[in-house]
Amino acid sequence: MMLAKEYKSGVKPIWCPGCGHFAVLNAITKAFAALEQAPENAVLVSGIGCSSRLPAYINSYGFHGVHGRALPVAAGLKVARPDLNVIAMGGDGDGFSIGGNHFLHACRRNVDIVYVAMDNEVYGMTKGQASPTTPEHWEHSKLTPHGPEVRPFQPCAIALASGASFIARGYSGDPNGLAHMLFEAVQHPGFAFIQVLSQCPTFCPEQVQWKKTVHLEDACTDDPVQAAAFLHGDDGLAKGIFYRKPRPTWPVQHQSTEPVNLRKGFEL
Ligand SMILES: Cc1ncc(C[n+]2csc(CCOP(=O)(O)OP(=O)(O)O)c2C)c(N)n1
Ligand code: SF4
Repeated sequence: MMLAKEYKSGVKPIWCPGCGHFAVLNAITKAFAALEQAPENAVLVSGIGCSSRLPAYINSYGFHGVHGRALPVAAGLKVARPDLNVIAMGGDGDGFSIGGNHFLHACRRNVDIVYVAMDNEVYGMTKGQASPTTPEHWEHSKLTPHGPEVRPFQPCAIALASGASFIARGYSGDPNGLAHMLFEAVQHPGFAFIQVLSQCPTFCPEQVQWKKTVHLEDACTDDPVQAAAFLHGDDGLAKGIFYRKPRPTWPVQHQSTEPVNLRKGFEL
């Protein structure tokens, strides 16, 4: 059995003081301790962004890859090595903009992985441009002086519509609650999505006020209609597990596609 702090790699994070991603790192180490996770059996897969640096800070295998491509890499790894605990992660820019299409299809495919999207509603690493989740009238970027003026992407509602079988929202101001969600998500058989409200005090100092507005909702259901009604009325600041309903994971096992049977089909 390992202590949470023993899951830290010893590499010092280079995030800004007060960055929410520190809390996500701590939540993952706590969840791993509770799960008694063997470091050699866990793989964290990320894209590019401040948030995507996280795998380097954990004592496990990691893949810090290409912007927006964490999900296909993680899904491929899980299909090839179903014995591993595979956790994909990254930011809202990484996952919902350049990686948005992969997000939809990962939800639909339901490969048994966890996906943690650290959502600070901005592209932190490239200096604060608007992302898909930036509020419509957020006026703090010179590139969008009137705000992006488009409706923000709704990650949890879109995950539900696309077929994710576990949907939750955590908050960097509540690392213990987030650790609990991760504990549940890892044990969920299928694609488990956690949107984490993870503050970027450098480019969005107003997010420090999330501590006054984020609220816990006990809304968990296995009814997609009920979950959709909740998520469409949601103010984006509710935290909790909103939906979980196991369904068959991909790839489906067929006798005819087992390698030994495929080989038989080519025998002369
Ligand atoms: C293909 C490609 N396009 C653009 C970039 C530039 N880029 C690096 S990180 C990033 C966005 C990071 O924002 P996010 O994923 O939200 O993570 P955060 O830094 O906010 O944690 C972008 C656009 C890149 N590295 N590769
Ligand atoms: S720029 Fe924002 S997201 Fe990046 S490390 Fe700093 S606070 Fe965190």
